[in-house]
Amino acid sequence: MKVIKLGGSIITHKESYKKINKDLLGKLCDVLSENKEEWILIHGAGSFGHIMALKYGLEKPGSIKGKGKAISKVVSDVLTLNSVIIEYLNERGINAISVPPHVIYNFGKPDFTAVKSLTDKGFVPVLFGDIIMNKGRYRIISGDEIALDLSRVFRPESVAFITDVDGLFDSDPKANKNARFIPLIKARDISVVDTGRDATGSMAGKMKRIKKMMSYTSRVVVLNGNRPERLRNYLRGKESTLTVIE
Ligand code: IP8
Repeated sequence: MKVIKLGGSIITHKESYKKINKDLLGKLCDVLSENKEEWILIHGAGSFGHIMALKYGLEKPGSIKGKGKAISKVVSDVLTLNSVIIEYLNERGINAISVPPHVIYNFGKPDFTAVKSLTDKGFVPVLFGDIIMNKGRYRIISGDEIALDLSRVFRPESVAFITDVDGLFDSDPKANKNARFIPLIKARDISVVDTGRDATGSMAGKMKRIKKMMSYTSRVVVLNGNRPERLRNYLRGKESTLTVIE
C-alpha cells in the first residue's frame, strides 16, 4: 500500500481564498488514476483552510466555546475542497470516498476502521487536513499528521508528499537560490529548521513527522507536483527528480 499526500499549496492558490488550481489538480488526478496498487489519499487544506484558520485565530488548540461559528466555517470550506477532489478522482475512474477526520478522530485516537473497510472493498479513502474536537476543545490536524497516523496503522511500503518544491534542500529554496537539492537522505540526518508560517507549522512540522514516520515505512519521498511526470515516475518505480528519505 502507498500513502499519498497532495499538498494544499499545489492543489490550491494558497494566497487566494478558496481558489483551486484546477489545471494542475486535473493533471495530478490523471496521473493518480493510472495507479493500480492499493493506496490512501490525504490532501492539505490550502487556501480553503489556512487563510480562515489564521484569521479566526484557530491555529492554536483551544476551547470550542465562542469559536463554534469559525470552526464550522473552516470545516465546511475544507469539505468543499474535499468534494471537488473526490469528483475529479471519480471522473477519472478512481472510486474515491471521503473519510472526514473530524468524524474518525478523537484527539490522538483515530479509529481507522472505516479506512480499512474501504480499502478492503477496493475504494480509495480520501482524508484531509481538518479540525478535530474532543471534550470541549478543538485543534487543527494537518494532513501530514494524518499521514503519520495512517503509517503507524497500515505500515505502507512508501509515503509520498506532493509539494511545490523539488524535494528537500539544505536551505529554503524559495528564499535562497543557491539552496542545494538533496536527492537521498537518512531520516536521522534531517535537521528541522522552522521557516514559513501557516496554521500547521509548514515545512518544520512536515520534517518532524517524516522523521517519526520512518519507524513505520521504509521510504518517504518528497516531490514537486508542478511536474506531474515526476509523480508518474514515482508510481511506476522509475528514476526521477525527487528526494528519497530512508
Ligand atoms: O494543509 C491544515 O491541513 P494541512 C488544516 O495539511 C486546516 O496542513 C484546517 C488549516
